[in-house]
Amino acid sequence: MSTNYIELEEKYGAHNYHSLPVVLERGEGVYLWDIEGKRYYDFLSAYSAVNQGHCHPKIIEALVEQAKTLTLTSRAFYNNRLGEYEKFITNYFGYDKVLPMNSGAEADETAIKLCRKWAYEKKGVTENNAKIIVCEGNFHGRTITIISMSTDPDSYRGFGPYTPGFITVPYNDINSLERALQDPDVAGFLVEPIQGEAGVFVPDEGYLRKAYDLCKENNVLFIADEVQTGIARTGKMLACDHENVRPDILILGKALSGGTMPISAVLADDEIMLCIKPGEHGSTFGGSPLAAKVAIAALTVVKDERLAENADKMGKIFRDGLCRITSKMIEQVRGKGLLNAIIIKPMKGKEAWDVCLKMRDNGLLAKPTHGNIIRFAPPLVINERQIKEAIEIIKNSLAEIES
Ligand code: IF1
Repeated sequence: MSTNYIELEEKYGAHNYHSLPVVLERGEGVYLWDIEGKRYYDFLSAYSAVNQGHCHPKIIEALVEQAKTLTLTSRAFYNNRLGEYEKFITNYFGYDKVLPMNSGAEADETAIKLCRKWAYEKKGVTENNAKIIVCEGNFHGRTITIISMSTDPDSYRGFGPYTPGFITVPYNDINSLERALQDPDVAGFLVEPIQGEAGVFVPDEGYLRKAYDLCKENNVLFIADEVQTGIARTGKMLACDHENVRPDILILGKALSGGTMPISAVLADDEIMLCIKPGEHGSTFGGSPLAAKVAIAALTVVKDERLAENADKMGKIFRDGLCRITSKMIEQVRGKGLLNAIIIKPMKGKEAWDVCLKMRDNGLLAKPTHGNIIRFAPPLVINERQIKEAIEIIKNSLAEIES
């Protein structure tokens, strides 16, 4: 049964993913079901896109209702939903303006364009000389410009030539950042408040705050990629909130739609956002009436159900539970809120991939990254009983592998 679906993808789809062998057909809350009716805890949440849980009834209702009425007009015309959404999301996050896009990568690209434009128009950097500082181990998406900032050969190798204009500094290293900021052509510092793809790398307390202050001292924009960390995932609405940092440019995606469609956004104040003029940027689908309605519903659920608070509480219980597991295969437990990871020490030829297969057999889905890291990021609607059951599954799976 499952093999048929897997073979179909193998035969007709590009081979750009190595998926865990499980074929899913239904989701609800923290659960997923495969085509044989077996139920799993979803500990990936579609890379944090389904923070509100699978098929949240309020988000689906907004989606279906608006889909029956009006889906897309393009931005060539006004529609009766976009303005309402723009007012809602700018109020929600406390910015003057929003620029709506679709994927996270597009929103990152938008932020880069916006930052460069600001550098030429406001900071006085000479045309084509603006530089943006990025971090080693970053992940911001898959476009040519974004992979040009990547330090991961899997991401960039074989896809050159690359976009110039980026300076790389080690993540979580404030002195290197300070040195790089001396260059007067630096326009922005683009950073993930917690590095997701790098393996849930949480920087030292105070790093973001100091980085922000240094940016201010040097008239450089602090740009936060909160595509993965934002929208309650780490126990606050934004991961930057942990250090009371308000980014000059805020990038959101993924959970902005609760996993129903690609919705992303770039937020900034007028001084920055109005540097982009009509005709200079856009997208066919960005800011559609459908996206507007869905994003309002998705963000409303996050507040109404106090998901940031729940992520904080459940995250603590979860990490505590993981730390109590006495497996020799667990080298480290790290994370914040419900964005967590364990580092696996391979044993008897068994690695993180084998642990994930075993957890799948036992009813929990997670995916390894960089060979030896397993990310654990369930939907934020998870409750204590479910967290404890998940810890049991992880514990038993490790024990079965070790024995
Ligand atoms: C894949 C990880 C998660 C992101 C940040 C922008 C984007 C992403 C901070 C681009 C996307 C994804 C894409 C996914 C794997 C993935 C990921 F493993 F790389 F780290 F989430 F855990 N900024 N992250 O994390 O957003 O264009 O995809 O909408 O398969 O490439 P996108």
